[in-house]
Amino acid sequence: MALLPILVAPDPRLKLKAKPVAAVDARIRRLMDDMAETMYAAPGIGLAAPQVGVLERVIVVDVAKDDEKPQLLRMANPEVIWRSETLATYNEGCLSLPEHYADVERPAECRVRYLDHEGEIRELHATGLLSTCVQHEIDHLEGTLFVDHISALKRNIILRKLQKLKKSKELEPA
Ligand code: GNR
Ligand code: NI
Repeated sequence: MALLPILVAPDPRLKLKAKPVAAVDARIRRLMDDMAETMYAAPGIGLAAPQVGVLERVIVVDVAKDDEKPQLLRMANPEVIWRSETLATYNEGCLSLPEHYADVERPAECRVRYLDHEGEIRELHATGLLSTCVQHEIDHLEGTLFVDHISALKRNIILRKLQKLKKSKELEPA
């Protein structure tokens, strides 16, 4: 197991479309496990492979609360096959947009088809925070961040702040 460095926006790699996984083999299982370890350490409730610089369609999600037993989902090639007409708003965060939050409206429920960590085809009916999180992660596979769902004004404020923070860190002595 290994902790992977998480890319912070603005980064061109976070804007690219990830490629489908051909098969859930030992390499993909290791990626899933390293991503899970990285997500728990962050801590976060989800992580998509592009956030760790891997442009493949792999996500991990665990929305269980700290006092509940872990409910890790490892997904390859996840696809939303149904979305509810009813929408829900969550104040979203993202490990690639650290310390910034914004209300994002998405379908309240969705159904997702994916390959699990053993390569089995599965479907998940997601509601509540799980639905929001899975949609947020699948967005990452398309190069979409939560700031792409809010006004250009709010998006640019967040991205400029993060850019400025990066520049100031580049100037820090090693
Ligand atoms: O840890 C995370 N919290 C979160 C909160 C509300 C909506 C989505 C998320 S996902 C985020 C981790 C992350 O950046 N995943 O890509
Ligand atoms: Ni994110």
